[in-house]
Amino acid sequence: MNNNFLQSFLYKERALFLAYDHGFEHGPKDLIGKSIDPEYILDLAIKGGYTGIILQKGIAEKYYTGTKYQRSIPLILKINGKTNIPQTADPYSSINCSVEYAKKLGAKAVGYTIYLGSKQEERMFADFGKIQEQAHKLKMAAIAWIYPRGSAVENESSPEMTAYAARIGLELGADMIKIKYCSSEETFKKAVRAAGKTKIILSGGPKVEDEKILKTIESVMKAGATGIAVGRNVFQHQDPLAITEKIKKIVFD
Ligand code: FBP
Repeated sequence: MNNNFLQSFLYKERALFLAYDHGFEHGPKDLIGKSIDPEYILDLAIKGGYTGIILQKGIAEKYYTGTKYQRSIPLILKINGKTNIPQTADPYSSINCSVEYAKKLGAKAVGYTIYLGSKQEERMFADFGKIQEQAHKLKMAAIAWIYPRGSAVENESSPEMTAYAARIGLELGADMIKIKYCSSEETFKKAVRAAGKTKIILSGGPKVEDEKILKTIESVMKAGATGIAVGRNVFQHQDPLAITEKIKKIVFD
C-alpha cells in the first residue's frame, strides 16, 4: 500500500524541515536571541524556503493555526515530548496531543519520538502503532524520530544502532524516519538501505561549525537521505538565512 501523505512536505522529492521543539526538550536556554519568539522562527521558515515546520501543540495553537503561516508552510505537529530535567537512563516521551487534534490544528503530519533500546521501548512501539493507523485514517503522515537511547544502549550513534533505528521505522510503518548521523556516508547508506521504501531524514544535532554541518548534510544526501530536519544549527547561527541558503544548495541541487 503506497500513500502520498508526505507530498505536501516535498520539493523536488526532498525535505527541509525547521525543527522548533527545543523549548520543550531542552528548555529556553536553546532559544538564544530572537529565536525565543515563535513568530521569528515561522518567518524564518517561510523566508528560508523550508518545506515544513515542526512545532508542539501550544505553539501551533497560538501562532500557526488560522494565521498567514498556516497558508504558507505545512506543519508537522510533534505529539510527544519530554524534558531533559530528570536524569532517566531509560526514557519515555509521553503523548500530549491526539492525532485528531493535530489535524484540527492544521497539521499534515504528526511526529513521535521513540527511544530504541530504552526499557520503555515497548510502550513507544505500541503508541506509534496506534498513531500511525490514526494518522493514515486522517490522511496524514506519521513521522518517527528514532533515537537509540537507554541503559542497554552502549553507543547511541553506532552504525549498527543507526541502521536498527532505520529498520524499526520501516517495520513500524513510519512514512518518514528522523535519525541522527553515524560515522560516515558509507554507514549512513546502510541505514538508508535498512529503511527500504521509508524515507530517511537527518536530525541536525547541536550547533557546530558551518563546515562540519554542511559536510554531514552532504554525506547523508549522497547516502540517499531525503533531506534534513534542522534546528539549532540554523536558529543559533549568527546568520540563519545565510546558512539556510548553503544547506538548500546541498539538499535541493
Ligand atoms: P536539532 O537539529 O537542533 O538537533 O533538532 C532536532 C531534534 O530532534 C529536535 O526535534 C529535538 O528537540 C532535539 O533534536 C532532541 O535532541 P536530543 O533528544 O538529542 O536532546
